[in-house]
Amino acid sequence: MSVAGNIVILTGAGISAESGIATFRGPGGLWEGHRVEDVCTPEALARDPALVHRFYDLRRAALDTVAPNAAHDALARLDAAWPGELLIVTQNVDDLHERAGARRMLHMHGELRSALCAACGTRRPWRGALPPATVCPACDAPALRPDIVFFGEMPYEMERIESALSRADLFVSIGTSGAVYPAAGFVRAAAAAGAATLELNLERSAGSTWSGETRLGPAGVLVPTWVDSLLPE
Ligand code: BJW
Repeated sequence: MSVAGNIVILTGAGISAESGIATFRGPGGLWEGHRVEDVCTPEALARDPALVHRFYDLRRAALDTVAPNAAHDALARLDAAWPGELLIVTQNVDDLHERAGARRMLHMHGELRSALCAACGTRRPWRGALPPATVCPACDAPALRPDIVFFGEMPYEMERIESALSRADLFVSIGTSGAVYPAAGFVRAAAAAGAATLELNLERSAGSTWSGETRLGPAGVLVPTWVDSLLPE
């Protein structure tokens, strides 16, 4: 793009893979150790809260051992410099975009370093373990849970995302398989609104057929190259 336009960027687990965080559906993916239906549904949380809390405690603790990679750094650079509208919508629950310095971003599937009160709906920053039945400081109910959007639950900030998609000139998806909705439908929504669409991924995803252009390779290489092409020296 030669003039500043509105950019929406959707990121998935692939952007954090080179930081050492396993993807969900690839070889060695998280779900190989834990069946998704065992850990990522409201029913599983009700049936076995200890298992679900322990799963997310381990992943929260693992954040201390990882760091943003060149792809996160490049998006933060773009966020700081891009004069048009820009929104990074991440499906990831890690905090690597913000640790790289991104500001115009949101977590549509929740955050590991946040706790949600199932009783009053309050969200609060959370570090360390979160045992089941932890008391909510806002309402005193023993109802704090991981602030994670489980299957069947509504992702966060859908109105803001849909609004940004409707104004987008360019939609870019990075490192996502296109297996989970509503995120998997964003490329079609953006294209229907007139945006150019670009996919950056290690391999073709379920969304490739809807993308105007697909570039294959590791995010740590493709994303800095793409950002360099948008920003002047
Ligand atoms: C690299 C790379 C490298 C690797 N460089 N690339 C039937 C049809 C349609 C929909 C449904 C249906 N039945 C049920 C639904 C809805 C359901 C759904 O989509 N289910 C599917 C399984 C079909 N969705 C929901 O329930 C959602 N809520 C909802 O729909 O509410 C109702 C609603 C109505 C109307 C409007 C809006 C909403 C909630 C979904 C919640 C998802 N939660 C999870 C867990 C989060 C917490 C956690 O981390 O534990 O989110 S599931 C998991 O999948 C996680 C991810 O964010 C999400 C997407 O995964 P992602 O990021 O794409 O990762 P992978 O592993 O799949 O792919 C990695 C990619 O990276 C691959 O492509 C690699 O090639 C690539 N890669 N290394 C670049 N180095």
